[in-house]
Amino acid sequence: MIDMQQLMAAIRDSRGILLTTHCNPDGDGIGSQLALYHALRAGNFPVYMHNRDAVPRIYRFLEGSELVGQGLAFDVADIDLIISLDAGSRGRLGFADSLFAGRTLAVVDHHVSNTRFGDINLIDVSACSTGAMAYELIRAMGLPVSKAAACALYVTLLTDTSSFRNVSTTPEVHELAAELVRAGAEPWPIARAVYEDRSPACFRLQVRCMQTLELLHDGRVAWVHVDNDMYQETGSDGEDTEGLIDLARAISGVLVAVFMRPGDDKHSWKVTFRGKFDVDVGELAVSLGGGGHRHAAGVTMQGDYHTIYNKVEQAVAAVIG
Ligand SMILES: [Mn+2]
Repeated sequence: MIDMQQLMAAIRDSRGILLTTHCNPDGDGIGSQLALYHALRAGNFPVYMHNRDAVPRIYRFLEGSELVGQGLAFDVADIDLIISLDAGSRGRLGFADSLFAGRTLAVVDHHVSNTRFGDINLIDVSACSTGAMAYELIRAMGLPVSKAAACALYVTLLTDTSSFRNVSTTPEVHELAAELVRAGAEPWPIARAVYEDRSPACFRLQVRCMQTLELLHDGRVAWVHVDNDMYQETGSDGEDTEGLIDLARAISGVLVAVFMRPGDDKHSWKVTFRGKFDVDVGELAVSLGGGGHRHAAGVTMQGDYHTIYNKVEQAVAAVIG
């Protein structure tokens, strides 16, 4: 692995390392970032964390999460190496171009749609999570996996395999999970924090969202959405939409689930896809300008709800035939 060697050399030579992940970070982005942070800190490397968006509430139980996403708590002039975790393109990081100027950019990711936007590209589409790749890097560098790092890595496995359910759940994934549990990751408290610590407002939003269910194409497509009125009525926000699309995919006979929610600005919508069986929603998302994996993908689109709905519906119709 030439890229792994290059990345290790870049880390060893660096005066200041910035770890970052994509906008609207998920469990894999945050978990791989925190795990690498703990390991590099233990090895006395000058490492910092910064994301465009704050750590979602359900991941704030992770040690070190309070050090991320709350503005630049360091002098950016000290940074000469940026490590991008779990992001398929540079745009997904949400930073101004100036941040990258004159700095080495290393990309660690497992998305098929990755554009290889780094100076160093460690891309493994067969990895179940970016966290699993971070683990390999940590071990290759001879760094310790502390309890805090083990918890963060376990979260990357748990969330990116849909709780050890999806196609990327290989024997190796279970073996890595076992190692992490031995290193101090506790499955039940972690699962409680990620899945069973939701607010009543979140539950009420789920009810409202499920009421929007449409079954299209003879029940092969399930479509749900939330809008700003629903957030307001229930007192919830975008973070509370986590997992809603999986409920839609769970319906018998559904091949593709689609979920729409308002984007970061007034004129955009985030469209998320989940696939079941053979439909490749990663390709579907790429055809619309987004990216992702075979069974989980998404895209942010500009326009009003109905225009985007129609555009997406046509693309979905094309892939399910
Ligand atoms: Mn991931």
